[in-house]
Amino acid sequence: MQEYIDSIIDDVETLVQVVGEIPLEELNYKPTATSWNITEIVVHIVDCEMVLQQRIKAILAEDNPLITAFDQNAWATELQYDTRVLKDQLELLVLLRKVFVPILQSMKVEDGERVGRHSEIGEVQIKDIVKKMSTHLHGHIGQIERNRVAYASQK
Ligand code: NI
Repeated sequence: MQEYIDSIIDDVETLVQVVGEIPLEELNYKPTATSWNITEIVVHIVDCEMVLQQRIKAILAEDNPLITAFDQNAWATELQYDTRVLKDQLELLVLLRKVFVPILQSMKVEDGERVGRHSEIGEVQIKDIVKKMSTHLHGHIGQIERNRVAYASQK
């Protein structure tokens, strides 16, 4: 768990570097009719960050709390992710991580074993959620890079 906590700020700075200079036309490009454009991917990352942080806080503070699943595609469509301002989303993500670091750093190793009840997958541990915060972001950075390759190849 500690290795993921140690890189939590560097990871988000990597994302800012990757998307910071992309022109609007490319941000809006969808490789296929059903795939997300880069703006939608970033808004999804930010919403997941808030959900995952809320889960960690609930499990740290409460005894075996209920953790509810959410429909990520419904959120992206119904909450109109493609209309959000990318710069604001990136600033929010940086600040979210900055204010969350002290909570992560104050955790003891045994806190990683604390559990909640996920509405779909059952028991989840804090250390799994911390790992997911990292792997999820890296997975979507890869998706953004694939979108960029697709955009460049169709020009
Ligand atoms: Ni995702």
